[in-house]
Amino acid sequence: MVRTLRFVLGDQLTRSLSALRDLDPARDVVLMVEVAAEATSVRHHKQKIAFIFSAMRHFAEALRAEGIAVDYVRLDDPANTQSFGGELSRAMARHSPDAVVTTEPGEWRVWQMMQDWRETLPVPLHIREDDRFLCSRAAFSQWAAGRKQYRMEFFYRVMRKTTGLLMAGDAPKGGQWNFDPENRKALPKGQDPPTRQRFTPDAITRDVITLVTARFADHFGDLEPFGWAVTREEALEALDHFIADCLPMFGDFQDAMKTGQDFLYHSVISPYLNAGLLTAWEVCVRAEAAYRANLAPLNAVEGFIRQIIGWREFVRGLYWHEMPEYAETNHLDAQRPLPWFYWSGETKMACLRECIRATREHAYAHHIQRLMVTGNFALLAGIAPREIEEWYLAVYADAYEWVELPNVHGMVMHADGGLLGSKPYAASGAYINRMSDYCAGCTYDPAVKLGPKACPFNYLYWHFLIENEGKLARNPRMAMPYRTLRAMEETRRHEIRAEAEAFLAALPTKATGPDKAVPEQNNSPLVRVGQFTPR
Ligand code: FAD
Ligand code: DLZ
Ligand code: SF4
Repeated sequence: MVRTLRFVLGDQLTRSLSALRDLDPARDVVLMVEVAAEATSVRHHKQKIAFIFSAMRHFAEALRAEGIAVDYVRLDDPANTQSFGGELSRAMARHSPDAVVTTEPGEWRVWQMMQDWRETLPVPLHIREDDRFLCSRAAFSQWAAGRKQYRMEFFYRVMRKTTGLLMAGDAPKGGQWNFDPENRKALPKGQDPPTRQRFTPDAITRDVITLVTARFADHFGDLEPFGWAVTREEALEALDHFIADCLPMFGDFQDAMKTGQDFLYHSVISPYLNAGLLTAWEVCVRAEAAYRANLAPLNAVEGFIRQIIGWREFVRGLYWHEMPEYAETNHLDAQRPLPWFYWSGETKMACLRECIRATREHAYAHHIQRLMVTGNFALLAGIAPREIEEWYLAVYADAYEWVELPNVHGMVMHADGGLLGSKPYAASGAYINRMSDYCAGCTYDPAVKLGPKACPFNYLYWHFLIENEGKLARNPRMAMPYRTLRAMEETRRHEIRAEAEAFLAALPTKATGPDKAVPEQNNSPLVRVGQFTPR
C-alpha cells in the first residue's frame, strides 16, 4: 500500500520542495497532473502552457531517474477529468494512500480548493509551508501587523539584515541600502545588449508544442520559436549567462527601453524562479558572489538582489496577508473595458505596439514595459482592475496571481488605495520618450500636448489627475503635479478633458467575430485573426 501521496503542482518543480522532503521511494508516490482547468483559468499564453507542461514532464523524468514512483497524468489521457480535484480523487482510488502531502500553492483560488480537499478526503491532507520563499507568510504578517501601509523599502532592509546579503556587519555594503538613483540611464545609441541564450526544444518539448497547438490554438501569443529552459540544468545555464554577460550592466539600464531589444540586460529568469527550476536564494548568492569577485558593480547587484528579496518577497507576503479582500478593492473606481489592442497590438501608439509585440512573441516583457507602458496606459485610461489583471495573468510566462495581482492591482492601478505604493506611477509621454526610442517611430509626438499629433499619454495624464483630484490631490507625493494643474487655465482643462474623452470613447474594446477580429485593422501582420479570443 502507498503510504503517502505527494501532490506536486506545476509551479513547484523543485527537488527540495517541502512536499518532497522525507519521501520514501519504497512506498510513496508523487502525483503530477496536466489539467485544462489550470491552462484555462485564464487563457494563458501558449508559451506559458508549453513551458509548464514541458518542465513538469522533465521534472517527473528526473524524479523517476532517482527511483521515485511518479503518477503523471497527461492532458490528453482520455480518463483525465481536467481539474486538480478530479485528478486527486482518481489518484486516491488508484493508490489508497494513508495521507496526502502537498506544498502551499501560489494562488488563493487553489488554496481554497485545498481547504475543500481537507474536508472531503478520506485521509489527512498536510499542506506544508512553501519555504522556497525567504519570508514565510507568517513572518510577513508579523512585519505587517499594525502598519496601515506597506512599503517595500522598509521590508527590504529587514530582509537584507535577516539574510546577510550585501551586508557589512549591521550596515549595508557601500553605505546605502538602495542605489536606484544610479539605475535610470537610457540605452545609448550604438550599445547592443548581448544576444540571449535560447534552448532548442527536445523531443519532450516538441510533443508538448504539438499538444498545445492542437488544444490551445485560440489562446493569445506565438508558440514558436520556443526557446525557454525546461529543466533545472538549462535554467542554471540561463542564470550563468545572465551573471556573466548581463548583470554588470543590469543596474545602469534597468529602466531603459529600446525598439527590438526585448530583454536588454534583464535576467529573464522569472518563469524559472516562479515554477521552481531556480530558487531565490541561489540566485541571490550567485549575484552577490559576482560582486565580491569584482565581476559586477554594487549598483547592479544591489538592484538585482532588491528585486528578489525585496519586491518578489514583498508582493508575495502582501498577497497572502491581504487576500481575498485585496482583489475586490477599486479605489479609483476604474470601470473602462480593456481596449482590444492589448490583444491585437494594433494601435498607432508605437510604445504600446512594441511592448505588446514583445509580449506576444516571448510571453515576456521587462518590468519598465509592464509598468510604464501597458500599465501606465491602463491606469491613465481607467481600465477596470479585473480586466487588466486578467490580461497580465494570461500573457506572461511568469504570471501567477501571488505576484501578478499586487503588481497590477497595487503598483500599477493604485486600486488598493496606496497599501502597496505611496503614489500611482502615472506618467506623460515625456517619461517614455526619455527612457526609450519608441517615440521616434510613432504617429504621435511626445512634445505635443493637444491636437491630432499630440501624444495620447499627455492629455490622458492630465485627464487622470483631473478625474481623480478628490482622491489624489492630498497625497503629498502628488503635490507638484496638482500645483501645476491648479495653475492651469480653465479653458485648457476643458480642452484636455474633451480630447481625452473623445480618445477614450473611440477605443475599440471588442472583436466582432472570428473573421473581423479587429475591425478595419486586420490587415496588419501583428493581428493573427482567429488565433486568440479574450474571455
Ligand atoms: P529582472 O528585471 O531581471 O529582475 C530579477 C527578478 O526580480 C525577476 O526575475 C523577478 O523574480 C524579481 N522581480 C523584479 N521585479 C519584481 C516585482 N515587481 N515583483 C515581483 N518580483 C519582481 N513578475 C512576475 O514574476 N510575475 C508576474 O506576473 C508579474 N507581473 C507584473 C505585472 C506588472 C504590471 C508589473 C509592473 C510587474 C510584474 N512583475 C511580475 C514583476 C517584473 O516585471 C517581472 O518579475 C520581471 O519583468 C521579470 O523579468 P526578469 O526575470 O528579466 O526580471
Ligand atoms: C499555470 C499552470 C498550467 C497552465 N497548467 C498546470 C497544470 O496542468 N498542472 C499543474 O499542476 N499546474 C499547472 N499550472 C500551474 C498552476 O496553475 C499553479 O500551480 C497554481 O496556479 C497555484 O500557483
Ligand atoms: Fe508612446 Fe506617445 Fe511616444 Fe507615441 S509619442 S511612442 S504614444 S509616448
